[in-house]
Amino acid sequence: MEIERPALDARPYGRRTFLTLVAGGLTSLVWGPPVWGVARDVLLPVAGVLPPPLAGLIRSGWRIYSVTSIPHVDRSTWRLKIDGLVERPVELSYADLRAMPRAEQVTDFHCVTGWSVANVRWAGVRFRDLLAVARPLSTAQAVGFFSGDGAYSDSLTLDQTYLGDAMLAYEMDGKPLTRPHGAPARVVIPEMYGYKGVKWLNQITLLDQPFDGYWETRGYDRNAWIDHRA
Ligand SMILES: Nc1nc2c(c(=O)[nH]1)N[C@H]1C(S)=C(S)[C@@H](COP(=O)(O)O)O[C@H]1N2
Ligand SMILES: [Mo]
Repeated sequence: MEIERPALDARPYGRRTFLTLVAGGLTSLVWGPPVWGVARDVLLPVAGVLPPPLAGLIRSGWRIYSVTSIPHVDRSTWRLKIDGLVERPVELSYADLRAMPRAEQVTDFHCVTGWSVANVRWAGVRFRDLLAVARPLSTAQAVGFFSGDGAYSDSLTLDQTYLGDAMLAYEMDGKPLTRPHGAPARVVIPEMYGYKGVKWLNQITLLDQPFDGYWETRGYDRNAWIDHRA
């Protein structure tokens, strides 16, 4: 794992603490029984030995989840590919993304393993604006999201993607997305559980139907509605 680049991603806690945090999360995922809720609260026992800033972070609700080591993505070389069933496949830079119409919202975040964070302030781009750049074909009915971590992916129907409060987020709580939370950009869809929110996104592929993502091939529902919508 590389050391943080403070200019892009200042974190109030050290690398060693962070490694402990990540190792704890990974261990639970690798060694846990096939009841995937096992990751719940795995970080809490660590809280007592953490320096105060990180302990505060945990109490605030966020857990950092990653099925891989936390990738380091350089904003200046990052590209977001949009391809598949589109008229015009594109590759967007971070500057391209920031130049698109900006959307903001305050929404709650829920992980299916039982933790939530209320009133998260997100900023980013609505998928309708984002995907329009590539001109989806009429045969496109779904969207695949792929992480630069090389392991994680998930999908939504196009209708779900176009929900009014779904977005590709590049800011959280007024600051550029931090590396643990998926910098430079992550999927946010508040009406569904957090596992739909692919972090370190680097590819969006328009498809004729959705597919099972990382956790869905391991037992989670493809439709991750929090309020049991159809
Ligand atoms: N690339 C990637 N994205 C991911 C995950 C992951 O392991 N890898 N975990 C998902 C799950 S299960 C949740 S609850 C949220 C957690 O977001 P956070 O780590 O910012 O708290 O990220 C989601 N996106
Ligand atoms: Mo989750």
